[in-house]
Amino acid sequence: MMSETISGGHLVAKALKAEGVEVIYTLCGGHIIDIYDGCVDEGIEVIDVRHEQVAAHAADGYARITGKPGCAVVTAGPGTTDAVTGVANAFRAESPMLLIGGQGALSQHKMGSLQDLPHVDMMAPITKFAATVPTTERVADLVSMAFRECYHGAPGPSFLEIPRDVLDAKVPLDKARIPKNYRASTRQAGDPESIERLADMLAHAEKPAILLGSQVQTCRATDAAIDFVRGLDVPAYMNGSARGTLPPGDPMHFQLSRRYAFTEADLIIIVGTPFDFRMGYGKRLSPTAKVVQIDLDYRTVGKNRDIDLGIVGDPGLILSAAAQAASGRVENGAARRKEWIEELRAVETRAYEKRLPRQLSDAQPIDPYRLVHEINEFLTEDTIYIGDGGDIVTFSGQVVQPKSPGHWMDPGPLGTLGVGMAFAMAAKKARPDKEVLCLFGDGAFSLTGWDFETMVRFDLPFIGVIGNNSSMNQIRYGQAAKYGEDRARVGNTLGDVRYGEFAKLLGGHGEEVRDPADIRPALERARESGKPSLINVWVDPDVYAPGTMNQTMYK
Ligand SMILES: Cc1ncc(C[n+]2csc(CCOP(=O)(O)OP(=O)(O)O)c2C)c(N)n1
Ligand SMILES: [Mg+2]
Repeated sequence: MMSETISGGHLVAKALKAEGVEVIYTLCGGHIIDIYDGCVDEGIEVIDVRHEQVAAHAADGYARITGKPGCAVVTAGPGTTDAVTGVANAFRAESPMLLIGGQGALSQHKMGSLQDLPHVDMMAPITKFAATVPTTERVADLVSMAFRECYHGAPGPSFLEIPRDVLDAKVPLDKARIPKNYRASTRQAGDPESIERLADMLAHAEKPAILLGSQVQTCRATDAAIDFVRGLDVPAYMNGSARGTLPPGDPMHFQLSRRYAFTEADLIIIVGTPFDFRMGYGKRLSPTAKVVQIDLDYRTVGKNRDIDLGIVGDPGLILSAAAQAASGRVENGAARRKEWIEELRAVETRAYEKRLPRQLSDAQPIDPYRLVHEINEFLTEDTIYIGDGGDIVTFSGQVVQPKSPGHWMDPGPLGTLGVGMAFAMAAKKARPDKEVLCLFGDGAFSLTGWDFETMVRFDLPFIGVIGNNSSMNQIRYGQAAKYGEDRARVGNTLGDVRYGEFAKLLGGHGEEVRDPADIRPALERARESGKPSLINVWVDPDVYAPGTMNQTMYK
């Protein structure tokens, strides 16, 4: 009797299934069709997009929203190079995803086959693991290996290329290894001695502050973070995906006083975010403060700036253990911090009040502050907010406060324009119960905007808002400052495009907004439409966000 056989593409699908992947993002190519066929058998949904960058960003977004690894499948050569940006973004953002790329047949290795490129060499520096699958029997084995590698230290992307003949060949099922149980928990508790030291520092601190970074969300450490800051009265700032860990209005939720806090604090606890440009490489922290850094990745701790204490491990477990260690002491320091909290609240309130007139401005063209204010007022506890753009997103970073944990998405430290449509796609697909709102710059939108059509095709309603200044304003500002206004319009000017019409052309809901009073009603109509939508809001091209004007990203 002939034994049952299975092809490489079907083995990919079995391995994806074992990992819990429910959907792949892809753009088709002859090198990869057997994977689709396998997905049919395994009940894995295939979402086909219009550009491979979107497929990779969607896999990144899927990972962020679900807490499971995402997967994108692209063809050899240009399919894989198109996806590079998405993988690179996931790499810098510590997002676990697998990109599977096609490859010319092994039998034609180095012969100049169609779409042949050295993918593994290209992917190696921007992945945690990049390999070629050498035989059909090893396909599922290598897929599971690639997934496992995504979770080593801080998470990140993996890449696998599967040559066409390896993918298409059939092997006896009993010769193929199909791993099912291959992953250990990655939750490391942190050195108990270091946790005691942190509890000591907390007991002595009068002016502590904590920064909750993206790993807090990656590790789903919200409850631990909340117990820590509330139990010990530690003012908290949040960045990246950790925005929303504390709800707006929480007594420990701070945002606008961060620079003041980091200058005046005597204890600064940095959780799950590196000392990169967003942190001024650690230079903007008080030189006299004690600095504690907690991170999943040993290599991140103490990088760019000296620290007084570093703890490697899962932020949730470490914060819980530290809170417990501190609460066991006669004096955990909390009582002493009332004045400090009031001081920060006063700074926060002053900054808010100073900006409020801009947020309520009736000016035409529309002040970007008014647009982001309207968006912030419009968000519900179930709205996932995505920012994709330059200056307009810098405005939103100051004003928009997600109302729940895990409801904020931005590209992360690669600063990639074009993530928005893909993140919206992944978020709505994974969480159809949620509302998704994405704010785009008109420049950012143009990079991947055709995938609005994919949103329509897969019936993924979302509220798209374009802050349209017909420019790449964040760059234009720097040109004007450096070369003068008369030379500032080189390479950054976009057409006056009515993106609301574009949405309608592709089968969505679209509107143009020029009067600030119309923003809210237009957002409501987009919500009611039940369709993918684009509200094209014409904002004043001649005002810039303070962050853009300070050029902080380069300092
Ligand atoms: C893929 C990519 N290309 C270029 C850049 C550089 N860049 C940063 S902000 C910006 C301008 C973006 O324009 P837009 O999205 O319209 O936002 P605006 O600044 O006009 O509000 C550019 C081009 C980038 N970050 N990513
Ligand atoms: Mg713009």
